[in-house]
Amino acid sequence: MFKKGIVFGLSICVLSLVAVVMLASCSRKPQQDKQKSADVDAVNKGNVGADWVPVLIELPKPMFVGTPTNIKGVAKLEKPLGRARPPFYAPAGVTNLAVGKPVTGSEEDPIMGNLDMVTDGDKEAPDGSYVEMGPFLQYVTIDLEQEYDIYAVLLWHYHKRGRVYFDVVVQISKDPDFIDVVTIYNNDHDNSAGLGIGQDMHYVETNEGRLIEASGARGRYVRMYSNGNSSNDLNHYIEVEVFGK
Ligand SMILES: [Ca+2]
Ligand SMILES: [Ca+2]
Repeated sequence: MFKKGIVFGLSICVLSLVAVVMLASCSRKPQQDKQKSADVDAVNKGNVGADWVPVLIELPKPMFVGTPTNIKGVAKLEKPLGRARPPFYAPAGVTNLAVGKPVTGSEEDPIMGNLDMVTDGDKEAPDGSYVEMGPFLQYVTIDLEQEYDIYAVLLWHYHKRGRVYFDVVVQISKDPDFIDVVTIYNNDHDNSAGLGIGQDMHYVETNEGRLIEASGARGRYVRMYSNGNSSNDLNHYIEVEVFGK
């Protein structure tokens, strides 16, 4: 009887200990995940899932180094980072969905090049690698041909020389008419494009392109607006990549 009592007591102790350890490990996990998210050097720092991996991004050749001096009088201009852009993290299996996908736009017959060049995989800077569209507000739309969870849009307007493009608005939509849209970037600070007042910064184009976080927004169509640049009134697109799965 006495022995039985000891065995029973010990069993309870062991079971309690196991339960405490299990509870502790359960409650600790989310904290570890958050820790990783905060510590990791990423474009989307603070918004990185525990098992996310850096997305493979191939950059075109840089055409200039340092801060261009030809850009004057642009308000709300982002300071250059002064180092290479940190990696972008996304769930495993996220790739560029845009390459080879059909492109339409506000100008079906551009001044130079054609709209297919936006998704032809060529991101290099020279003449002949970019589409040139006329002045005023213009846009290009990529049809991914089915819905995906989109984590980032990577956009190169022009990177032969330093330039800032105006009214850069990037939207994701499930329908081709962009009725129910998610806007992931907007630096139209005076709402001249009529898509709402944007809070995002102007930025200088480089060979790194502009990487815009999309946080898993669901959509099939991705549209990029612009309205001239700091050197002229025209609109240019070299390449757009859409990372999702
Ligand atoms: Ca291209
Ligand atoms: Ca504007």
